[in-house]
Amino acid sequence: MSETTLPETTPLKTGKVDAVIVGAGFAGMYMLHRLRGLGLAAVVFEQGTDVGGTWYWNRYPGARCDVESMQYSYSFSPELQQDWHWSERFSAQPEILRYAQHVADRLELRRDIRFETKVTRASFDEATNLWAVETDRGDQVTARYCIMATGCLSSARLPDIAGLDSFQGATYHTGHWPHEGVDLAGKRVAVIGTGSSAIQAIPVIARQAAHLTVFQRTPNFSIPSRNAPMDAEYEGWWKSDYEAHRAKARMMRTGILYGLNEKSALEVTPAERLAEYEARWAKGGTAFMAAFSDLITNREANDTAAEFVREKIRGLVKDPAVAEILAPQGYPIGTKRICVDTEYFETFNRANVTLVDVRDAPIEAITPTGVRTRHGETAVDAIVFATGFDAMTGALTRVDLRGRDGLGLAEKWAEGPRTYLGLMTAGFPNLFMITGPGSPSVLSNMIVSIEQHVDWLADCIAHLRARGLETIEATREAEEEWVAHVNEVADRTLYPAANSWYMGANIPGKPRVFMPYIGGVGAYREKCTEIAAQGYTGFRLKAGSQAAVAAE
Ligand code: NA7
Repeated sequence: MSETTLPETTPLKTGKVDAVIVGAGFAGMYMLHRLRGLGLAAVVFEQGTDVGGTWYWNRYPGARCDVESMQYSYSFSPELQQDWHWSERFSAQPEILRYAQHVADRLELRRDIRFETKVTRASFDEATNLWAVETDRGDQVTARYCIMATGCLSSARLPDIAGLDSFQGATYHTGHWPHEGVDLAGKRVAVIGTGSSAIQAIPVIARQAAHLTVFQRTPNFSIPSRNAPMDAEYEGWWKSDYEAHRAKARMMRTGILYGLNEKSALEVTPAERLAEYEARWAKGGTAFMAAFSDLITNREANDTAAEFVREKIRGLVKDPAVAEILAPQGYPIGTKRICVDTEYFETFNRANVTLVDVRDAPIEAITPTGVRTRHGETAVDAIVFATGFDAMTGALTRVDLRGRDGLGLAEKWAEGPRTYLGLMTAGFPNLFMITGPGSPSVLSNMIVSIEQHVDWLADCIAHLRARGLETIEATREAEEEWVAHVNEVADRTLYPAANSWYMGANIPGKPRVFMPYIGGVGAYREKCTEIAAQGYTGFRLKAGSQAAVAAE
């Protein structure tokens, strides 16, 4: 039985629900579905006009998932996964958004989602053990549980470049692309940034624009996607035993089922090594990084893969000077998010594309007419900022979240995020994060990690309610230990060697802490399951205080 029932038709201004969910991406949608299944009244607040999260916002040309379609979908409903047909090996943004919309229709999710509504503040009331949640539309809602399904890469970031507002042409951020699309035909376009988003957008923009100038600070390693229409046989193989394949994927390091080579790159002959890399390059996709077991732990092993990709770049790009600028040096392959592309490097062979290396000559200013570096100004009609996100913590800390004693989350995390399992943070009872920092999240197939967290949370809430318990809270000791463990595991890898958004390095002033958990999706899942089975070790579970009961 739910504590209250949410009136379906009345706009929510004040009221009480069992749970507030923030965000209607894949995490928020599934969380709502699970909570409904438990008989809870839940409301979702979502800034966009529809569901889809990442796939709602990131509509830039070429936006595509780099996890294969057959694996980048919900697994909780056998009917849904059998019914849905993906048209390509790697799905493009419009198709993933249609899928999210289809799920929302099928499960009738929208009636409990308040769109175009941003949660501005949520504070925990210790007298009643309830969260008071406020929105920019004036809603004031109390809830037993507050669930942040706000995504890991949703807080878009513009760099602090002087003169940004002075530009007289059009500016776009890949993460906030206009819904009506953008016609860049005949335009002189600048793309700033060469991360995953830029690497997908650049080949498409180059085909439209009169001229494209790419401003690159750090080159990225990118593997060809070899995207193609869905192979019927491959789709059939997945669908013939989806459950068993999914079960295997859930236990993989990344939550993706692919061929993992258990050998070290250093124990095979150079010829065998090359053959392995060539085979994976030909097959395409991020499985390249699974070519050998030690690519992310051993620099010497990593160098062999990095050099292989650099050689490929040198082969693809006709101008040797341009190829050298595009060939990443100075950080291990995979320690900045590995990219997957369609004819990215080849695009620099086009006559209408110029690459500007801004590593040693940073962008000094955006002027009314273009982009200026020490070497001069490039006049453009439009600027595309592919400059990324305040990853993992940004979407959480930009909401004014207040736990016990009015402590703010941003304040608590001033030195870096601190969580227990990436699910909760001490001092914030009944505040849950889906794929929060300290969980595998961005290092994994996000939908696999989302489902694992949502299922764990739903089971946890059912556990509390069955026992008449009102709050769950991570203990400081468990949090300390988990943070130490997350760091210790990261330090066994090469990840901390790169200036990546995993490390918070893309945001000036953000503490350098490796944020996701790299212990592996399978091992992490087992740990979470074991903790729950043991009665939620490391969490404090409490019945309501008399005051709280009286206030009900
Ligand atoms: P990323 O991967 O954070 O890429 C942002 C890019 O923007 C990166 O190349 C940055 O260079 C560059 N950047 C940022 N600020 C500047 C300035 N001031 N000057 C020049 N270049 C700049 O974001 P994406 O959106 O591509 O990808 C994010 C994730 O979304 C991706 O990994 C997928 O998981 C989906 P830098 O490397 O910092 O030198």
